[in-house]
Amino acid sequence: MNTKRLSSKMEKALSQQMNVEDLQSRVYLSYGIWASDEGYGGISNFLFRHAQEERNHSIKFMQYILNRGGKPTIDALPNPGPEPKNLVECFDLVFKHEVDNTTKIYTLVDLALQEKDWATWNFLQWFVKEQIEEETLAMSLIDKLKIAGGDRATDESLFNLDKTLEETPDDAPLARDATGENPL
Ligand code: OFO
Repeated sequence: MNTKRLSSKMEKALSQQMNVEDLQSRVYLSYGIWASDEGYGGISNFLFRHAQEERNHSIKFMQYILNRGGKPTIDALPNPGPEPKNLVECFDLVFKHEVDNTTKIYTLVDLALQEKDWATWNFLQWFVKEQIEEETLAMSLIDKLKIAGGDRATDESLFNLDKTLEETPDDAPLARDATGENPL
């Protein structure tokens, strides 16, 4: 008996996204290695933690496909791409990767809607929310670096930024949790 509860098209699309999340993880690992090599221990720690989050996302896709009776495929991953030239470029690239990934998640949501696959649509809403958090987090990196002086930041402000990012929580606060007493 065929127990698969995903269309073949959806199974393939989710499997591709599992690999995309894995690639995201490797991109952040490569940026973390670059940052560590440049002497930014706190920033590399932040990026390594983020790499782990992306790997967790990949596992969520893997497990969902399996739960729905499908079979994910591990693809060969492309090179994570060139390393950043400086911190401004690094944070701009982090933001770009997140926005690109949001577009991919939205494409999957669109497919779930077209297929009336409400279970997958529901599963994907976790990722829609997660991408809001991750884009907010990436924007905050750009803002923090801007306040520190951007590409004219002094060694002292970069030292402080590096320390701050070591302690920055992995999740950004969401507007839906804001109140008058606690505007976040
Ligand atoms: Fe997987 O969330 Fe970022 O990309």
